[in-house]
Amino acid sequence: ELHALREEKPLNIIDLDSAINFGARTGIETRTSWNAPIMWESMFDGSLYDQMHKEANTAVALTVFAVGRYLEAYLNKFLTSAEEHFMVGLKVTFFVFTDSPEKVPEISFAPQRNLKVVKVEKYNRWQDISMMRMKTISEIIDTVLKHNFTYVFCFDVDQIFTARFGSEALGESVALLHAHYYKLPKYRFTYDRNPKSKACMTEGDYYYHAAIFGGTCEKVKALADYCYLNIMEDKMNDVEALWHDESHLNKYFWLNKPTKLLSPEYCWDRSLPNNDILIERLIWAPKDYEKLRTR
Ligand code: 2GW
Ligand code: MN
Repeated sequence: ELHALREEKPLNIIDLDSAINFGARTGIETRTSWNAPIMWESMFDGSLYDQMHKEANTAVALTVFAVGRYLEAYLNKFLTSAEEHFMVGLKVTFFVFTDSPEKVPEISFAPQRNLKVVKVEKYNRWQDISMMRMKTISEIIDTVLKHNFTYVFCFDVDQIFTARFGSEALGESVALLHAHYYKLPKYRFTYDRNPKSKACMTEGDYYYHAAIFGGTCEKVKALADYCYLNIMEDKMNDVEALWHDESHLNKYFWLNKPTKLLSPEYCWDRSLPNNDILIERLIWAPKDYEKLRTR
């Protein structure tokens, strides 16, 4: 029956995740209380994941927004480094959302990898540029991605790939541990605590970073819809969550547990001491707040 087929897991990922060596790392948490793996270097064999995904013909969509000054500031490095390190050897389409399609740099891609540019409007407030990504992500999943891609991964543009960011990161519903919070006690987490906001939460599991999230089209669509609806409801109530879309994302993952977590090795801030970080797979790009955030 067609319905039953659609409900099926895209791959028997479960089999490979069960080969994860949770004891390979000590002194850090390698699985959650609900048994989701937290992916740290040396817990897994990346080439096995690659092999399986190649056999399964896995196709991955990466979404990234480069609106206004962020295009010239970050996009070229983001894309060239992604082509070098993101899911190498797999089918990947980069979806760039921008208000200036003509400024998107020309980049050459390996076979079965390409780039699509989608024009979007530029919201006046930067908070809206960030938050309204959820609406666009939901729409593109429905119109394009769900028909052509097994997985979708959504990225901030202000970051640079520096080492393998491989298919071990793929899963049904994938969240990223925020580099600044993974070592801190829960009371320090910067969840939204304002009861007037839909993002308000009084307890949680982790503090997730909205700079990277992913999963199957179905799960990412559910996340994006949830965040977008709650962002709009907040607007009607004249309130904005503390960290915008990130606050809503944290609420979503509290209510809908991710099936896989990425360690901060997948999104590292070099200004932190890096005791646990065996490999910096992607790093925060240096920010010039003065230049970028003045309106
Ligand atoms: C954002 C803030 C201030 C000024 C400009 C912008 C801006 C963001 C922009 O002018 N153009 C643009 O394309 N963006 C997109 O939104 C871009 O993809 C960028 O990476 C993303 C999020 O903005 P960003 O990276 O400046 O915010 P961060 O690094 O502080 O991000 C965290 O918090 C955000 C909410 O405040 C988001 O949740 C983000 O996902 C988090 O990583
Ligand atoms: Mn960012």
